[in-house]
Amino acid sequence: MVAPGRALFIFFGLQLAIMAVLYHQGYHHQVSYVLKMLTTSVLSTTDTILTVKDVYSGLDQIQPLSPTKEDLPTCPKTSPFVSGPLKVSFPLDITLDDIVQKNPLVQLGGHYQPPNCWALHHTAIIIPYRARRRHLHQLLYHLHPFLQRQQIHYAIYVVHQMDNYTFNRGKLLNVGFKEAMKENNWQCLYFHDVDLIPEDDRNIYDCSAFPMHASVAIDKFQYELPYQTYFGGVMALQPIHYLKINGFPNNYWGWGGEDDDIASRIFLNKMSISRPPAVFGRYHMLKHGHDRGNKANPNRFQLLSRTHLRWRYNGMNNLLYSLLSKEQTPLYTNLTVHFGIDYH
Ligand code: UD2
Ligand code: MN
Repeated sequence: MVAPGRALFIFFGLQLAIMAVLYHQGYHHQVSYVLKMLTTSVLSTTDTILTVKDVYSGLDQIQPLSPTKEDLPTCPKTSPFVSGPLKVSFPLDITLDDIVQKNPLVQLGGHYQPPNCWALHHTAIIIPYRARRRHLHQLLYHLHPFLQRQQIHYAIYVVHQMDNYTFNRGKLLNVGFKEAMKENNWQCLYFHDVDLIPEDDRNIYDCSAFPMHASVAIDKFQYELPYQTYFGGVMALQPIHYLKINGFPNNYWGWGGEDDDIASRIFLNKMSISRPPAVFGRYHMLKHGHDRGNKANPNRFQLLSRTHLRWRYNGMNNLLYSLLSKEQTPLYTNLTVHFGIDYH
């Protein structure tokens, strides 16, 4: 009996010998084809065993290079800090001060530019928010270094609905779009639930030619898309596309429907949805129950049946709100809004 390890060794040795003979006899193409197959399968195996990194690992290497901004090179197409899967874990009781300490290059209002190259991507992150403090802290702890790994120029806007009315995610995101665009000519807007933590830094936060649905594989849904036209969680649009579809509807009060409505708007405007590969678009959803003031909206199906008739008149072009304050905090720009009445 030959030991299994030894048998395998003899087997591969024989294969190599056969290939060498074939190569010698002029079967160059066939031999290189087999070798190519072998190397790609080895590479894809190493891909699946990429080490899971801490989201802050290696970031201390980002240091300002040159005193004059004009001399900076353009950032490379692929950032050297992007590595693959990331650990999702948080220190107990994170405070905003801890996050500030860990992100010394983030500027007031949650703005960031890579200090040593000109960014290729300019992205605003818009977060609809009310009474999810712990989630917000955890997202900020993770998202700042996640975006710095990608060498993106970005800013984070939290749109806080401060009234006792029913929550309105779509309208908050419209406000975020409007206020962010007043501040900068962003090329790309990410609409980001506060409770979704990206698990892989190859999920680059830039925009593509068509609207992008980024959260394609969420642990809550066993890392699978719940249905084909699903557009909830984290998605991105270029400003021109957001305005073309007239943004989100303003009249979905409470949980549900507004994500399907915006997906319909995209299809009605003859665009399709692009998605990152499922291994990149992985997210962990932080645990939560049902929030007060965000009950499932019983009218959502009726509203959805009329999207094709209403989208032109309901969205960015009839948006009304009062901005109570705009505050530049060290890690994000806080937009506090009041919607007043529930029907609009
Ligand atoms: C799903 C979608 C979400 C949205 C929602 C229906 C996914 C992963 N997400 O989320 O994009 O379409 O259904 O409206 O499928 N929020 C607050 N405070 C509140 C209530 C909500 O901050 O009191 C914000 C927060 O950013 C939260 C988001 O709204 O992540 C969505 O609400 P959710 O997390 O309660 O709903 P969920 O997980 O079913
Ligand atoms: Mn959620």
